[in-house]
Amino acid sequence: MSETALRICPFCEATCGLTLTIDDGRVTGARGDRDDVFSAGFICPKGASFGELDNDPDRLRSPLIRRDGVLTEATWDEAFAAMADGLGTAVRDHGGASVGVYLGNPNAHTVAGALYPPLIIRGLGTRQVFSASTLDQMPKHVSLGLMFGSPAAFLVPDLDRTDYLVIIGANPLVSNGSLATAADFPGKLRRLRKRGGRLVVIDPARTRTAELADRHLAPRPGTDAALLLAVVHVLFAENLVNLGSVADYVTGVDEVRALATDFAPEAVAGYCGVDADEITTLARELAAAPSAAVYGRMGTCTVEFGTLGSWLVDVVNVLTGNLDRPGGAMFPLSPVAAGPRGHRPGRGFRTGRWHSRVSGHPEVLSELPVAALPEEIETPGEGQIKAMITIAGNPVLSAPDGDRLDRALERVEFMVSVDPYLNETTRHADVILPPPPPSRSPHFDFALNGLAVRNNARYSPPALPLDGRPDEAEILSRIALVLYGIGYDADPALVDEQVIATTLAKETADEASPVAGRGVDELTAMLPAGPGYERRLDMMLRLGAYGDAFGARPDGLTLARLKAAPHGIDLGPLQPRLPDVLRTPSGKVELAPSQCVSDTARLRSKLDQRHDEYVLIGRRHLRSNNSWMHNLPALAGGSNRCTLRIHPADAAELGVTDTAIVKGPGGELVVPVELTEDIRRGVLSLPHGWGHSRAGTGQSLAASQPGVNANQLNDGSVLDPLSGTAVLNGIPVLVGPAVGPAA
Ligand SMILES: Nc1nc2c(c(=O)[nH]1)N[C@H]1C(S)=C(S)[C@@H](COP(=O)(O)OP(=O)(O)OC[C@H]3O[C@@H](n4cnc5c(=O)[nH]c(N)nc54)[C@H](O)[C@@H]3O)O[C@H]1N2
Ligand SMILES: Nc1nc2c(c(=O)[nH]1)N[C@H]1C(S)=C(S)[C@@H](COP(=O)(O)OP(=O)(O)OC[C@H]3O[C@@H](n4cnc5c(=O)[nH]c(N)nc54)[C@H](O)[C@@H]3O)O[C@H]1N2
Ligand code: SF4
Ligand SMILES: [Mo]
Repeated sequence: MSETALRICPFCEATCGLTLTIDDGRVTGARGDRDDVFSAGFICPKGASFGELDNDPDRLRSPLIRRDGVLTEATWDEAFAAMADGLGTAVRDHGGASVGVYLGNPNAHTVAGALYPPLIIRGLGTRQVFSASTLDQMPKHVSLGLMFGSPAAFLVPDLDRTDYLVIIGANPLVSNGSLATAADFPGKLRRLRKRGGRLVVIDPARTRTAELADRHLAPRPGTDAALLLAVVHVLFAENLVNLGSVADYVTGVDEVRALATDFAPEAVAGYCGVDADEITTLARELAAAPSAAVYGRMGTCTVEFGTLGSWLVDVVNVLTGNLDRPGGAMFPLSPVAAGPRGHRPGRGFRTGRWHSRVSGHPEVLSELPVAALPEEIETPGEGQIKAMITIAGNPVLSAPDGDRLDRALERVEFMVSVDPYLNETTRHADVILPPPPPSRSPHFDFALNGLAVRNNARYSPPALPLDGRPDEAEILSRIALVLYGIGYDADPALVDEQVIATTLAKETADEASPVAGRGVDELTAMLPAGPGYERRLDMMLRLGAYGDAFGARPDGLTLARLKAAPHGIDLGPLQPRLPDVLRTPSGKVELAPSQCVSDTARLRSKLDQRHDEYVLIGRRHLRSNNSWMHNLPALAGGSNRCTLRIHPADAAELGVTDTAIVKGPGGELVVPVELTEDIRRGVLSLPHGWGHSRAGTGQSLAASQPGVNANQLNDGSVLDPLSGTAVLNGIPVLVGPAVGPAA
């Protein structure tokens, strides 16, 4: 008997609503849910492969424990006991501060990943915290923090209403969008053009997104910050600056004007590899458009000037009057974010409250750069990492110089990984605790709702029962229980109840809260019976911007209301949110933060240097996701291949035909070549997440078509200094013909 169940897709940031087909307790199909209020039926090949991903025979079904050096299947009780023993010993012998934590990307796509890792980190009291953010969006957090006072005050392009969209270093036709949650991003771009809007794409590669554009600028990798400063230069030089309705809330305009003086289009053209005229035209069109939005992603973040580029994206949005207005760059309002509580200055955003032990990297958002993880494990001394917890991450492939991290992880005394796969990273674990597949997990987008291009709330309870295994919330709660000294076998609900008690105590004591002055017990009693994560979600929804404030706003949102609307609740188009959103010390948008101003000098010094080396950039494939989707027949093969893309003229000049050897600061690779005119000359591209050739992993199809690890070319020594983010795009490399067959 076939049944169906609704489930938000957790495989990328688009958060599409899916209708799963279920036969005999297994997912056998997935299609787009046409009634979903946010995605209206959109689906991509990954979502369509939900069943295959869910049923992958290589997914771990029971935990693994290392016995006599070999990872072997164990019962859950044995595995939790081994986790408690290993972590307990590490904390006793070296202190919680010696335990490193790595959080990977899927934590942004699971309920458990949103709710429990902070408690684990607090339980350890460790500063050895690393995540995929310093391989990704950390520069944006920093620029938002400095400009608006909150590192989570994300601005997204108002895709449904804008007249002019500039996409820099993003390829949403393939990635389906990032830091701008928009189901059917491709359709939204097509509709933009249909309604007479214009699309400009800035990318060294002629991507599928660039193919859709009215104009494509192909700069040299790493130079967007200079290009954007030249746009700023033109805006001032031609008197095109107009802050519009936010003028009263902006400081630092004159400093930005002064900074841009040296960055005339003619001054940056050589460095950027873009004609000065093209930059001038871009600035004029941005200023003239009825509404416009500049949107930057991976290509603006994971580069030498990642924070500067991320900052300048929004500087241009401000100077052209497009901040916080319909059709411009707007702040989403998530159903779990607080509603307006009055415009009050904040403490601002600081980094560098502590520094990494070995290289002295500043802390950013209480994290250290993942590029520094190996040295923190290798280097003896106070605070050396002796044990590791990894949750939903595969840094051996996703971070620079995986070989070094691989060797380092071999040395930790104890490692526990929460991950469904035995892969390049988790093979080092002493205990692997696999969460159930997505069909058996709940879904709510705690993080991504704050990035949605249209406000909405949707919840999927687990589509299938757990069948006796713990869910990921329970797994992570039991780790937390150990670290709080309570013991792994205590009731995991204790963890959630503690959070509820603390949160409600704080809220009821806060005069600006909608529940100010009420009783914690009264509010706690109003939460529904059920799993702890649902109680917490209900609490967050009720305290949130659209919430019922525990009865004070009777029409407001509760989890019960959300459950009664299985296709979701549309919360309308984005609304202006200034000045409430601002948490800077000045209470204004700080357009010229001192950190950004200082780093501009470093950028200026680059303008006159020679730049004639070959550089490597990355790319993504539609039927893939970072390192963990190479194991599914439906997604393997076709265009999803680990090849080195190179311009035919460059290949001819280098004598490269079918196989190349590429050497970078971190190592060398032999890789099959794909000739294409869709890439700028002097630039090569390799996808990341490949290199499944290590022994002792458990993804059989991936291992049969391993590809090479692009990050092995990178030694991780070059970081964006303001955010600690590894430079992953624009790595200098040497290329030549390979002798012998490709690996
Ligand atoms: N050269 C280069 N390197 C890059 C990038 C690049 O563009 N170029 N991109 C970077 C970016 S943007 C990112 S986000 C990082 C990603 O870096 P990571 O997050 O370290 O790597 P992923 O490959 O996403 O690994 C995700 C892991 O989560 C596991 N997983 C999947 N679902 C679940 C779940 O429900 N629960 C748990 N607990 N685990 C789960 C998978 O099995 C896998 O082991 O890679 C970065 N690395
Ligand atoms: N199908 C698929 N979807 C995914 C993922 C996946 O692996 N596969 N990964 C998910 C994750 S974790 C993330 S973070 C997002 C990323 O989402 P996007 O940022 O949209 O995806 P990328 O393909 O990394 O796009 C980066 C673009 O920047 C360009 N680029 C490189 N260097 C520069 C530069 O210096 N300047 C400019 N202007 N451009 C540059 C590259 O050519 C590339 O086209 O995608 C998510 N969605
Ligand atoms: S676009 Fe993303 S969220 Fe939508 S179906 Fe594909 S993988 Fe899932
Ligand atoms: Mo990412």
